[in-house]
Amino acid sequence: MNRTFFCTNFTAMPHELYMRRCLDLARMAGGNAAPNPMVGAVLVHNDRIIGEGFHRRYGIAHAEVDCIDSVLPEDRHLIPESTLYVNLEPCAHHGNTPPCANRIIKEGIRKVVISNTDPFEHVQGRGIMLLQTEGIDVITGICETEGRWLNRRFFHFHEKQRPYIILKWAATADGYIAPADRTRLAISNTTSQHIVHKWRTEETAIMIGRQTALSDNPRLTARLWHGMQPLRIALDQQLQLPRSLHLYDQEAPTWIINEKEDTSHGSIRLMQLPFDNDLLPALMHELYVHKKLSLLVEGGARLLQSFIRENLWDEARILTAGHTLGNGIAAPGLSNAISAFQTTLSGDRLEVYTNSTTQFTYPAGSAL
Ligand code: AOF
Ligand code: ZN
Repeated sequence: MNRTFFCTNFTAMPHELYMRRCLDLARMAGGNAAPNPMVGAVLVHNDRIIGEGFHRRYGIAHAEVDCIDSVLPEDRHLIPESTLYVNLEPCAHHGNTPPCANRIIKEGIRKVVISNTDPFEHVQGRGIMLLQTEGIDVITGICETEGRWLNRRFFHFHEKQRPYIILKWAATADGYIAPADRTRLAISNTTSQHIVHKWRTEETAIMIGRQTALSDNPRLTARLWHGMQPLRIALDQQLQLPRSLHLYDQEAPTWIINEKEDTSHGSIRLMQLPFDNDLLPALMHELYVHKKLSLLVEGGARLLQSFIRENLWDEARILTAGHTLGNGIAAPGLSNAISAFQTTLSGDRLEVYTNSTTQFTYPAGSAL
């Protein structure tokens, strides 16, 4: 049976309530699950949660196994009479771990409630079929929109065969992202800077253009937040950026996209690609091949505008400070943008947009 509910409040149906808990658990993995999805699971017996778990990190136990293993010895006999909630279809393949569907069957669980089906080519409905073949009651589509939003990077990657692209910039109140002479200037406040570092830990790659690398000399590391360090990517057509820049400091895996050389030095990869009209799609393909689920584009204005011109973006996060500059480098202009969410961060305004031509709807009240 396929039913769709919308998760709007906490007085909702129990299915929605427990699925919301799965989504909250799943989110705790942050960027650690990639390239896997964020998945949480809850085992419920007579309206009492007897087990909870999530896919904590790529390569280790999936959510269902983490959840079942958390059940206390005195509750283990209740497992077959319990309902398993999980926000992604249980897997049916042997990957880093054995299939979760087999474990569910072995435990004698009779009812499984799912949010989203798994688009990964080795699963794609096989997990659900396996469970149903064993006579297990499977309900899908609970909190479907919320589940797709949480795992938008994963779904996008498998459905569109390219990373989920997030554009980010910080502008002054009068719309400038840098002074005219391009000198480095912190536009957003320290709260925003912490949030930006948190965002870095949540994406698998982060990118800047040549001019930004040169004038800002950014580290592009996640120093102000605990978590994963994304791959750093910079464009440098003629490979002329000075090797003294932080980008070359070997502190994080780094790709320098250029036309001259294809070599590796420690964690630095000089990647040769033709600098023609297909440069960005070609780079997106490389990211897909290297299983990079998502890309955060941090500037500058020209690079951001190129992504916008090619409609190669899925989400935009714009920070606007209270102060003005009078003149400078103008902030990019978005097209196809739908306003999703806005808030303030100690005085800076954060606006989040989604792309009207992509399939990811921001469910009101959801976290980013
Ligand atoms: C689940 N529960 O918690 C997750 C699932 O490389 P592996 O073996 O970890 O498998 C990764 C694939 O398994 C991933 O692409 C996705 O299809 C599924 N993830 N499945 O049943 C989980 N994280
Ligand atoms: Zn699994």
